[in-house]
Amino acid sequence: MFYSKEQFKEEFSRRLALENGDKTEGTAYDVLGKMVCEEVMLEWDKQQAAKRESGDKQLYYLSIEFLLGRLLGQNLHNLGAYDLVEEALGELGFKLSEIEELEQEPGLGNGGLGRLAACFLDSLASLGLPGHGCGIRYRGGLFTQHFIKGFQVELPTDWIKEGQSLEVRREDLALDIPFYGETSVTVEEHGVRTELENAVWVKAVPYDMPIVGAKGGTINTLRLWQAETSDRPLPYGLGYLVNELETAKISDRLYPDDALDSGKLLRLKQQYFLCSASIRTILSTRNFDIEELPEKVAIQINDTHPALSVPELMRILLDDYGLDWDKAWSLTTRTISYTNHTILEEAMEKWESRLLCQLLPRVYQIIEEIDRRFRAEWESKELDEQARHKLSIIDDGVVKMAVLAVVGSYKVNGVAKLHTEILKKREMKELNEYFPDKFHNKTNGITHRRWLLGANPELSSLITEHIGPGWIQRPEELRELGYLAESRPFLESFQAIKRLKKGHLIHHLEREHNTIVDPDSIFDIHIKRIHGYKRQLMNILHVQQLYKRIKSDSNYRPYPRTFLFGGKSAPSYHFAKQVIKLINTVADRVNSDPVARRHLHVVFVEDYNVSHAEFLIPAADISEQISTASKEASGTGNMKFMMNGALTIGTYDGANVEIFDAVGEENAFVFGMSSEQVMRFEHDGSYDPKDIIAKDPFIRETIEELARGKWSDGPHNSDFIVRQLTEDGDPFFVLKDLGDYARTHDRVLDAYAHPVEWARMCVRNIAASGVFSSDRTIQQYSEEVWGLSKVPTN
Ligand code: GPQ
Repeated sequence: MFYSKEQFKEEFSRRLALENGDKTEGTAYDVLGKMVCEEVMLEWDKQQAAKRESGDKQLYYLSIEFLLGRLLGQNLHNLGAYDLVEEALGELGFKLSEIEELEQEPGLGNGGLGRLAACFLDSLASLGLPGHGCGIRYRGGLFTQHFIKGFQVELPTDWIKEGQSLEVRREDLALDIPFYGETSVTVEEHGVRTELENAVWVKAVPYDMPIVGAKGGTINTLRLWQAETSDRPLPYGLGYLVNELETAKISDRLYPDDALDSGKLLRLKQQYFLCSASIRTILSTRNFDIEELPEKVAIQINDTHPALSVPELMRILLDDYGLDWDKAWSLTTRTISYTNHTILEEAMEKWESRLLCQLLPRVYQIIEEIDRRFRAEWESKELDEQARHKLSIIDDGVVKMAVLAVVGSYKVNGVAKLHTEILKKREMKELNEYFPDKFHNKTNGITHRRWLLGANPELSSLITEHIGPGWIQRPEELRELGYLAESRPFLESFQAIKRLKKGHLIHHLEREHNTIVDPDSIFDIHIKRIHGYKRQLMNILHVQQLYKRIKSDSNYRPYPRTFLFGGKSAPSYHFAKQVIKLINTVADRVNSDPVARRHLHVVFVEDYNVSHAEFLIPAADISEQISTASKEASGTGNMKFMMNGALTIGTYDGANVEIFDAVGEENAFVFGMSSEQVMRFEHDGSYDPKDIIAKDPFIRETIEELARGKWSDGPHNSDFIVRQLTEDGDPFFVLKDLGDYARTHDRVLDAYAHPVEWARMCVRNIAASGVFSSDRTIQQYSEEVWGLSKVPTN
């Protein structure tokens, strides 16, 4: 259907005609969606069968989040049919980009962690590696964000429209997952048999989605599990209705608490539901001897949310396969590997033993036994209190999921060099010393197919015109752009494309948000979840200072800048919600001031998501990556901006460090405390923001204004913020870094005054961005952790 334009046009028109002559874009979207679906399905079926028979090792990537973004364009690109379809539809009077925008994006993730999982799926398939996703088919993805009087209000999002997406319900693979109940042990001739009695069962039904790799790749599967009511009888005394309500809720919605530990029973049910359904199916559909498990299967757990995979795999091997403990443990710990995504204390998952024991009695017994055996290994060694505490899985009535994950895995990785070093030297020092070969780094990446080819086709074409198309398969070849930083015509083309992408964003903002932005201003963009450590507060305090300078000094008339923000706060995170309100209040004030608005414009893009990001990132001049050093494990937005030729203003944190390294600090704006300085202050407690407030009159005024309510339209709108910056000791060092940040922004302005040199820096960034393709990351995982081989294609 997609091989020639004429054939496509004919087929498309024929199908459109069958839809009662309805030629709206909505119908075009449905028709095109079905055509893609059919194109993929046959090939997918064939490949799945071939993979099963090949006996090659398969990877399963277990993740509580997959933030896919829209899929129609991605699939067309990867089928190699995008340009053909765009042209053909154009001739039929449709605009493909407008059709694409009708797709409701599957927002089954919160932020970086979920988006990383989606980039990895794209890279796995595109590199021809057999790697599949396992997740949950939430009925409601991440909430829709609305601003009402500047406050964030959350509305539920339902992304699932019947018959719309590329997915197949696999009733044949449905299975029941037990919760609650009691374990019973029977002594038999050949050993003991452990079973669960009086359990409450939940039916798990998989929905499979094909993940189409780019040309030359393969089609893998994303299997999303949906919870339904089981047919099994309920234990005596439990009402039918209660059960139905309880269990159906398991896949009802994604927890919106990014990098916060939302210790809720329902979340624990989701985690076990995902692990149990996925692992049981991996084993029941296998075509090899169970002893060969580590040679045939790799299970990667994305943070600790799927860490129950460890005791669940043990349970199956012990109870269902009748293996002894040592054998089962050896298989488990050679099959599972774990990625850590944070060192933030509030994101470290801990489950109360009492709760686990009640919900998953057999699984909890196994966790206790893992803890007991591990403890027995180290108990006799000379270790101080701190080390004993750090090595305990069950500690003070809670199960520490990160320790369970480390002990039960053969490899543990951090997501950027700095993050991995902090894990090894500090957060997990004792575990690293105990398992010296387990820890390793795999710096994150992003799929250049979505973030450059898809989001910025104009820049992609320019690149291809100059260095040929090799970079599409081998993004490290972007390096060849380096010498073009010296070519004036190339720099001019780059500038023209940047202007064009600004135009696209402006049009998008006008249409979706009713906001008009000056195309000649500097686009300074800060998009990510709203969080204390990501320091959106520092950015907006700086804007307040700029406003003040403009108002009080008639000689200060800086080049116009548009500060764009985007991001959601966890619904229960009061501090972050006040930051949102503050940004919106500052925006109102600045944008309505006749003098200030000629130099400053503040835009908070409502309901930031993947689709908005695809407009924002290609249009950026400046990428704000200003987390408190040591707190951002990696960051991946930083890489997307770089690849689209934006310059980073950033701290020495996460993958920023590697970005600065790759492009050279002279091609970025680096500022702020180092992670060592931050950690030293945290350790000795010697930082007191009051010293800064006392010393620096500009900062003092900024805080006083906030406290006086100058920047709020309600009496307590900034309470949390003021308290955090003063009495609570400014835990994210906002005031400490603010001065340096402001001076660095002045350097940005100076640099922007030299457009050619600026463009040169942008091009150097693009040229150095190839190593941040997730193809590189996946290749490293594949070689060093999973041991996959490429699926042969015909
Ligand atoms: N990250 Cl623990 C999330 O997006 N959600 C989480 O719950 C946790 C981590 C992020 C992390 O903050 C970023 O620095 C990383 O770039 C990203 O994961 C992917 O590794």
